[in-house]
Parts: sequence; structure tokens; C-alpha cells
Amino acid sequence: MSLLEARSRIASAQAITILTGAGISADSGIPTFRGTEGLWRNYRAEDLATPEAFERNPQRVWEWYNWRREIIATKQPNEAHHALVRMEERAKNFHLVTQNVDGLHRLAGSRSIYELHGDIWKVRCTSCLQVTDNHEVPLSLLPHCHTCGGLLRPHIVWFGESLDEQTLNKSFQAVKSCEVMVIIGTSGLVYPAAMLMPAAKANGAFVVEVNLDPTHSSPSAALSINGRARDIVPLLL
Ligand code: BV8
Ligand code: ZN
Repeated sequence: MSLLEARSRIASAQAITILTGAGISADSGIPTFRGTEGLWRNYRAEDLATPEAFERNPQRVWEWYNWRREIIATKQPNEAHHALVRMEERAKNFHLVTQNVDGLHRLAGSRSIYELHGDIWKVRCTSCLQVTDNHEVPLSLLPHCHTCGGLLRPHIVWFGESLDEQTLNKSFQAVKSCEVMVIIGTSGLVYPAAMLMPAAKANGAFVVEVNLDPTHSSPSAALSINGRARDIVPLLL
């Protein structure tokens, strides 16, 4: 299977579904989670990205999210994000499922986006559950709800929490009904997102993977391309 063949499959496909992870935003300068420079190397996930961590020490969790907001606020979508916008313009049926919380796909102009793990630019009240946009950088370390005074938390899915059911269902529908699935910059280690590729394959999709390094999903892809997202994704058009 060659890049050329993948390109022609993508060009003729009626339905394309993309799955992205931190690797696509790495090319915009946002740290990934698990690589050598990954966020989890210096911070233990279980200390920061869990509801228990937030209950124990909300300031510490907000400090981490403030730090990430500060980084993300200065970053722009890269060639890979932009190429996906062009792909969406050309395909009849196109859906973009992302595990990223940075909002760069939206900023680039993608339209049909399913954000599986939430949005770092939204906050949720732990009392009245209201979700609101919030672009303050930095936020106070114990931000409170304007409506009810409850403690605000990031509108992000932490480990041990359920994903939004509608978003997850739509994502599964999108992978089950696509002809081509392109998986970009994800280690494929976090569930249930990790079940999307097998679901696509089980329904006969042609799966293309773009990742700097081989992953455990690589052997099951029709084509696995090792390279930077910003270099490779534009070549798929
Ligand atoms: C749930 C917070 C039901 C967001 C994140 C055992 C088996 C199966 C499942 C489990 C299990 N034990 C626990 C679970 C469940 C758990 C899970 O999956 N754990 C794993 C780790 C084993 N999942 C959950 O808890 C989920 N909920 O299952 O609900 C439930 C409910 C109650 C009890 C039980 C079950 C919730 C998942 C929450 C996800 N939230 N973090 C934040 O603050 O941002 S996960 C975190 O990982 C990020 O959000 C990120 O989105 C996600 C995925 O990571 P990737 O995007 O793949 O990033 P990573 O760094 O890993 O990889 C980057 C890749 O890019 C690499 O491959 C690299 O080579 C590549 N790359 C780098 N640079 C480039 C590049 N590629 C191309 N170009 C480049 N330039
Ligand atoms: Zn409230």
C-alpha cells in the first residue's frame, strides 16, 4: 500500500472519518502526553487528571490547567489542521473526532468536530453543572460560578469519568459508516477512543495512520506512515 494509493482512496471516498490525538498539535508546539517530552513524564496523570485529584486539591489541578492554557493560548493550527479543513470541504461526508482539548481544529475552521475529552476553553460548575466558555489566562486558582457560587472545574473528561454519551455515539457512528479512516498523532492507549479504529475496520474501512513512530495500531492499518503530521497530512490531499 502506497501513499499514492491512499491519496486516491481519500480523493474518491464519499465518507471520511478522522481521529486525532496530541501528535497533531505537537507540530503547533503543544506538548503531547506520553512521549519523551510528554506531560505525563513530569506530572502523574492520577495526581492531576482525575476527579479524586480535583477533590483533594483543586488549586493544584487548576494550576496545571492554567499552565496548559497559557501554552495553548499562544499556539496556532498548523499545516495538518489546515489540510483537514480542505479535506472536509471536498468530502461529501466528513467527521473529525479528536481527543485534543486545545480547540485548534475549530480555530483552523473544521466544522464537524467531536471533542471526545472536552474543551480546555470551557468550565463547568460542580454545583449547578452549567458549562460556559472561558478564555481567561490565567484563571484564579479557585474560580467560582457566577450563577450559583459553586466551584468551577475544567470541562474536560478525566480518567474514570464517562465521556459525553452523545459525542461518543456520534463518533462511533462516524467510524462505522466511513470508507476511509485517518488516524493522526495518537498513541491509541486511552479508552474508549482506542476502540474507534477496530470499529472502523470491522465495518470495512480503509485505515491510514500518520504518526511519528509506529504504534500498536500500526500493524492493523492498511497504511501506516511514519512522519510529522504537518508534513504528511497535506500529502494525503
Ligand atoms: C472511561 C485529560 C468509563 C484531558 C485524558 C484498562 C483497560 C481499558 C480501559 C481502562 C483501563 N484502565 C482504565 C481504563 C479507562 C481509562 C483508560 O483508557 N486508561 C488507559 C490509560 C489504560 N479511560 C477512562 O477512564 C475514560 N473513561 O473509560 O469511562 C469508565 C468510567 C468509570 C470507571 C471505569 C470506566 C476517560 C479517559 C479520559 C481521557 N482524558 N486526559 C486533558 O487534560 O487533556 S487522556 C489524555 O490522553 C489526553 O486527553 C489525550 O487526549 C489522550 C490520548 O492521548 P494521545 O492524544 O494519544 O496523546 P499521546 O501523548 O499518548 O500520544 C501522542 C502520539 O503522537 C504518539 O503516538 C506520538 O508518537 C505521536 N506524535 C508526536 N508528535 C507527532 C506525532 N505524530 C505525528 N506528528 C507529530 N509531530
Ligand atoms: Zn453554578
